[in-house]
Amino acid sequence: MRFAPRATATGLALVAASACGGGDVVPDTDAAETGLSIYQAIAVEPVLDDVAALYLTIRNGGEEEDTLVAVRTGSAGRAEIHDQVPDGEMVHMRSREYVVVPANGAVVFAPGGLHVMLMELVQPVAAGDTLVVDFHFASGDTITARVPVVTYGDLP
Ligand SMILES: [Cu+2]
Repeated sequence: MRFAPRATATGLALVAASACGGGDVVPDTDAAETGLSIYQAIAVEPVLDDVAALYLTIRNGGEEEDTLVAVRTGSAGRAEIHDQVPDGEMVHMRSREYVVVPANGAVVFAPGGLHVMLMELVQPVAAGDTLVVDFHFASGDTITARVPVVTYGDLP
């Protein structure tokens, strides 16, 4: 069973939903159940460095897996997918080329694990800001999310 036309329709629906959704921490969209959706996207105000971490949940309600292959935003020169792996007593960050989102499944980006690292910030990012971030998938889908910025202490 295939859901070929889902890509474009879902992307448009999400853009529309996020445009009027404000900067809430709650779901950015009530995504189509058969498509990709992004929930609880949130970015953390940088404390020291010129980088900001971004967390989110990607859901895939489709019958086929999809793969997050790139993240882009006008707010940062680069956006990398990072993972955290134990390295002795330290935790080591390593970049990932892609993240597979399983069919009828979800991938959670959360503190201590997967995250998106916004680097080379174009301008200072502070709590209360909203970033507009594009998530590109191997299927050709692009989801645009409005991502509220919070302080580290305000992380859920
Ligand atoms: Cu990182």
